[in-house]
Amino acid sequence: MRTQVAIIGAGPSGLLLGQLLHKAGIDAIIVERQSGDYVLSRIRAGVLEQVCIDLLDEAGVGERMHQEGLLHTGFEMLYGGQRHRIDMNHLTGGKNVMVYGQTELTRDLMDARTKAGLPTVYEVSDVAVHDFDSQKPRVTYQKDGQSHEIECDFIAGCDGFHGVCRASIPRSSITEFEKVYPFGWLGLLSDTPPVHDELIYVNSPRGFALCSQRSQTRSRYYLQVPLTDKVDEWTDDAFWQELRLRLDAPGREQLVTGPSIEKSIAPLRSFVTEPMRFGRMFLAGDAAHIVPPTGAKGLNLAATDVKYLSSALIEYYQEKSNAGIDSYSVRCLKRIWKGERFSWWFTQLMHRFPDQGAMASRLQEAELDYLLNSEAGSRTIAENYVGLPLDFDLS
Ligand code: RFL
Ligand code: PHB
Repeated sequence: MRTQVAIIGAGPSGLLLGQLLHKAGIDAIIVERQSGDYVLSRIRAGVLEQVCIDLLDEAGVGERMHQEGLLHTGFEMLYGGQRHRIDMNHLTGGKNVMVYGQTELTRDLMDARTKAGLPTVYEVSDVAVHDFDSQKPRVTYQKDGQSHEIECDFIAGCDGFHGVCRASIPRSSITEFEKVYPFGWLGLLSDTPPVHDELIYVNSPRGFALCSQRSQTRSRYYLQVPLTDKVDEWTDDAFWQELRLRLDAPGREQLVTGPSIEKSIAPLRSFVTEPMRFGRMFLAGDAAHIVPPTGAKGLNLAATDVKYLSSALIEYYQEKSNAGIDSYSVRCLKRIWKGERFSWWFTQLMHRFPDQGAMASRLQEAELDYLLNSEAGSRTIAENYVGLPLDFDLS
């Protein structure tokens, strides 16, 4: 088989890249380790920045998101028993975010791909990337007991944190930066109306909690838990009980509980790979970087990598220019480090660390008091949460 761009991974990064390339008349094949249903069953992100919304529109897959997504102009922060609203719209001169589940966005991209008759090979094994330091890269894999090979011009490594692309790069050519946090997030999805019409980020003496949502009838909640906790040890009742203890009185009153549809624990990590281009192979999304989910940045950073990568490849094919390809890594990393900084900082601000101590607790209290009572402080949260503009570093 031959294609122009071989994409490894059919998560949001790989699917969005495939769609943007297709719009520009560039061929791509996607190979994915899991089944399509499995990819759709992973409950992850829920908040899209304006830049991400614009990209989905550009890819021609924004219709259902605009119909069913919930536009949020603000969110609440609950701390010291008091709620503070971050009025994102007012503080950023009119910017908002869209609450639309990653599963829905993935489904829209998959449907568009099927409708256009574009090739995605699911349930492959032994994926390997070859010769990406030459002019003729190749991808090999197994499917139904048979070996296959794709010859291509470029490889896009959109295969997430545990993928094969980053792992295939010689250690001497790559630098990795990592911070692992001493807690995880226990997430619960339920068909119950959300406790509030906006998200609530909670810093309570019992730890962080987040009240999020997928629609007016589906809620997503998270609790900070020790890394040693196992999801099977958390009954639904225990989850709701703990959430109540972290909420304020109105939250406790308005909370509607019900059986979970999904429950899982995710570790929290900050991680960056430098660079993100290795000859004719590019890394994009979680394959290159991970943020703790507190700032809701992971999927949004993945989408902007894909924006830069698709523009670079389109420039290469349409204008025979290497300029975009050559600047891909530097451009992405400038934005990624700002997303990493915000996610790390917001995580530090909102969680209780096991070894926090009295001094760190008082400093955290003082910082929250300052930020939430100062317009400049609240604006810095809002400006980062809605997402920095794509040309932020150029201005
Ligand atoms: P994905 O989604 O991990 O997809 C990678 C795909 O590659 C496949 N794969 C392979 N395929 C072929 N061969 C191999 N050897 C392969 N190895 C792996 C995998 O099966 C998979 O299908 O990465 P991608 O596309 O870069 O997308 C990244 C996002 O999924 C991720 O950043 C977000 O979900 C992060 N995130 C959030 N991001 C936001 O922007 N806003 C949020 O509100 C938000 N909330 C979250 C989150 C992530 C969470 N978890 C569970 C980590 C909340 C949580 C709890
Ligand atoms: C979610 O709805 O899954 C979600 C929302 C906001 C976050 C993280 C996760 O910061």
